[in-house]
Amino acid sequence: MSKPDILQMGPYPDWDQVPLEQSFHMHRYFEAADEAGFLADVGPKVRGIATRGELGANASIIAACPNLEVISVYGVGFDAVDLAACRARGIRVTNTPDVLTNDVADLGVAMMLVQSRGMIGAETWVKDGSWAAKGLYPLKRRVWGRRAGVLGLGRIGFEVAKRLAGFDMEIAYSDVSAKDFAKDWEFIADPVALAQRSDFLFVTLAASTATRHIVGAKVIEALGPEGMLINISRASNIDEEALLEALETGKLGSAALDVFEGEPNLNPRFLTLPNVLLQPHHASGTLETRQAMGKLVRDNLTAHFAGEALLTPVL
Ligand code: 8YV
Repeated sequence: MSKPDILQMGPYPDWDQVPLEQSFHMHRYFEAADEAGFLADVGPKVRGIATRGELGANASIIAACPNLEVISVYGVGFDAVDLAACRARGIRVTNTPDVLTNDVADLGVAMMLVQSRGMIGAETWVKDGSWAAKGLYPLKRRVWGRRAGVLGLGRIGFEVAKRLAGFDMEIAYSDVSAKDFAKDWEFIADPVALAQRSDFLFVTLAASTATRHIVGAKVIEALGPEGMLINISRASNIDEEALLEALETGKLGSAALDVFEGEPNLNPRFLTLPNVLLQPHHASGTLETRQAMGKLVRDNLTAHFAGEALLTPVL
């Protein structure tokens, strides 16, 4: 039997690419010099799309593949896949939940610690001789015992909150409703009110059109000049213009960000700010997790073409 044709939206490490090529006929869209010509050529034979969380598959890609049956996302977020187009054509969609939850939570908490304790500047202080020349490093802010807000208590938000509890922080969260499993933590439905009582605000919401810019000027200003915003979800959850303005004027104390509009080409205004920690969208970026994500991408595709139940279906 011939291998199913798969449109590949972005690169994978060799340990994923090699087994993918063994089972499927992979068409590397991201390497095409002429994307439109490439799609016109391979689109009609494509039965599956293998993509990444931040790349997804938009309506025109989906439309260019009239025989598309399944989209397998290497990531938990599927906001970049046009789900309406998939629904309309009965196209199945899968993602890679659970396997990345702990690493994403770890990075979020690490970002809070690094930024609050000024560890990047502290290392520079050692390396550039400031320690010997100027003496003690300027004092930074404590983390333990302070107030943390978690916006979105899904799988990742829950793991963040669990870790924060280990720092004896006062934890509150926002979600569509209070969660039975979060009895020790305060439920505050309104994100502005959550930000108002928080020193650190973690954004851990699954992004959708409904959550676009949920963190806007009001939430940011409620967090305030002493507050820190930590985003390990998607850039679209935050009004980036309002965030930049607040960081530049001191209306917001600081931010620790793993995701950006237009990434990897982020707004250059971020690069000169002294009060941000910038990370290259790598919250799930450990060897162990990426291997598990790659396996799930393949296992979902394999299950689909074998006529078996999908492991982690979105649609
Ligand atoms: C990316 C992510 O998919 O899980 C998600 O939603 O955004 C990430 O894990 C990862 O960077 C691989 O592209």
